[in-house]
Amino acid sequence: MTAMVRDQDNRAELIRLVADLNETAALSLVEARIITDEDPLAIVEDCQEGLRQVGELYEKRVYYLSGLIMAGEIFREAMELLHPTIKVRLSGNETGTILLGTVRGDIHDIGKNSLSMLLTSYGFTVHDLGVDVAPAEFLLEALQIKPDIIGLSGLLTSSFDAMRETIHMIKSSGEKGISTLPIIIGGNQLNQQVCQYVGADHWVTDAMTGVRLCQQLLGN
Ligand code: B12
Repeated sequence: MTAMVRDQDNRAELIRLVADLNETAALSLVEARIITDEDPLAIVEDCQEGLRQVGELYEKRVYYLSGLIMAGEIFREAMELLHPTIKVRLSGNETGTILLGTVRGDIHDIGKNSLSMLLTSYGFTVHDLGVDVAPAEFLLEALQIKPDIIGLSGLLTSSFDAMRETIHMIKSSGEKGISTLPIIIGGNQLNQQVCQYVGADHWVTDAMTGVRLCQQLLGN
């Protein structure tokens, strides 16, 4: 079997194991792929695709809330295994501060934490406000730490209004150096239409594009 066919098989297999919520086998395969020196971002992508499929199965009522919880746990553990490799393989000397948080009403933080890990590996300073962050808290923290970029995460359709409110509060604050800060929204349900609705400057659906965007915005 050629290495390419084996890699393709491993990719499809990991997606299936995550979608099946087979924690032990999924994590063993992640470990095996790390040992063969595979690109860690490809492994993250496969886990993310597995999680997307879990989301679909939840919508079809094949899985219940416990399925979502289990999937989140598998992803978190996979990221823990991948963290040291990502740190070594994807290091950089970027400068700049990013204020990050999941918006009000939303407690999804796996994607936000992955982004934070990547940004930190590349050298950025990240101030992570956590989940369910109120619009006023984003503004107050921005005033205090004076970031270069603000990143809002949200995975629920209902998060769009919280993003809109947060962005409106920041942009209409009239605070010098704050109201003009670039605001990026991230989450896999986003598109150009949502970006326009909430008034963000940029939108992304994956963390690596987010890192590249921060590099561009800061002229690094
Ligand atoms: C795991 C999960 C959960 C876990 C979350 C655990 C945790 N600590 O985060 C738990 C069980 C808590 C959960 C709860 C709920 N969930 Co949920 N969940 C998921 C699931 C399966 C995976 C999400 C995930 O982590 N993906 C993997 C990460 C890596 O991807 P990501 O978040 O998109 O992040 C990437 C990018 O988007 C980007 N990114 C993310 N944020 C940012 C920010 C910036 C600035 C940038 C640059 C980039 C960036 O970088 C990341 C890496 O590439 C999704 C399904 C799906 N398709 O996403 C449903 C999903 C998001 N959940 C859903 C629902 C309905 C719920 C609940 C309402 C269920 C309920 N009945 O209670 C609750 C809501 C709780 C709340 N108030 O927030 C729906 C949302 C539907 C909708 N249209 O609103 C989804 C889509 C499932 C579905 N298909 O129905 N959930």
